[in-house]
Amino acid sequence: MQTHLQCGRYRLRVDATARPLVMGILNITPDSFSDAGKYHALDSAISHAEEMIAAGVDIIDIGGESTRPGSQPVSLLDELARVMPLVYALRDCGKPLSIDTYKPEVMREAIAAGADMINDINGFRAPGALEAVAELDCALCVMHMQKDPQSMQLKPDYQDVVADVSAFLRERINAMEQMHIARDRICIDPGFGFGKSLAHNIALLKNIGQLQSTLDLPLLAGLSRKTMIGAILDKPVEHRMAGSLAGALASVAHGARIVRVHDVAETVDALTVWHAINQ
Ligand code: 9MG
Repeated sequence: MQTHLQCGRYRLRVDATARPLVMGILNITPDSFSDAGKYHALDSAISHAEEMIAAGVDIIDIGGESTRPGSQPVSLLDELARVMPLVYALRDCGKPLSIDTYKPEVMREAIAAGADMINDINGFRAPGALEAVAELDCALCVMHMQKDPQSMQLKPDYQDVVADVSAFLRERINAMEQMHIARDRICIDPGFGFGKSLAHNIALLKNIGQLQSTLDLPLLAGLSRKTMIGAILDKPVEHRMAGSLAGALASVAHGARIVRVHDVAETVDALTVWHAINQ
C-alpha cells in the first residue's frame, strides 16, 4: 500500500510505522441573519481550529452542511457562504484543509482558494464531481453511504455489508482511475453510521484490515460521537468522548490510517501512546 497521501500542498505519511493521522472536525454553525452573528460563528470556528492545531491535529475537515441522520441539505450559496470565509482565514495555518462537501461547485471554489482535500460522503457520485476534482491538486476521501442523510437510517439493508461496501468502493476507485486520478491522492472510508445498523458498523470495523488490503488504499474511520457509540454505551452525544476514543483506538488497531474526530487533543494523546507501544 502507498506510504503517503498526496494532500494538496502536503504529503502525509500513512504507512503503518507512522502515528495514525487525526482529522479534526470543524463545523461552521448555520449563519445568523445578522452580520454580528455571522462574525461570531466565523470567529468561534477559527478559535476552534486554532485549538485543534495546538493539540496536534493533522488535517482540518471543514463542513458547512450537517450530514447527521435526518438532516436537510443546504443550498449551494449557503454552503459557500459558510465554508469559503473559513478557507480564506485558515489556508495559511500550516495544516491541510479538507472540505466536507458533495457539491462540485464547492469542491472547485474551495480548492482554488487553497484547500487541500475533498471529503465526499457521497463518494463523488454527483454529476460533475469526479470531473471537478480530476485536475485539481487535492486528496480525495471516497466514502460509502447507503441512500442519503434524510433516509439512510430507516432500514439499512445489505447482502453482506463488508462485500457490498468493498464492491462500492472498488467501483468508485475504478471510476477515479478512469479519470487518471493518481492513487496516492485517494483514501477510502466505509462510512460508519451512513446507512448502517450497529451490527453493520461492527462488522465493518472488524474488517477494516480486509477492506484496506483488498482495495490497497489507506482507510479513514469516522466513529466520533456517533449513534453506534451512543447505542453501545446508552449515553447521549455529550457523554460519548471516552467511547469515541475507544472507537478510534479499535479502528487503528484494525488498520485505519486516519481517524476523523471531534476531540482532537484527547485522540492525539491516545494515538501517541498507542503508537509508542506498538513501535
Ligand atoms: C462528514 N462526515 C461525517 N461522518 C463522516 C465519516 O464517518 N467519514 C467521513 N469521511 N466524513 C464524515
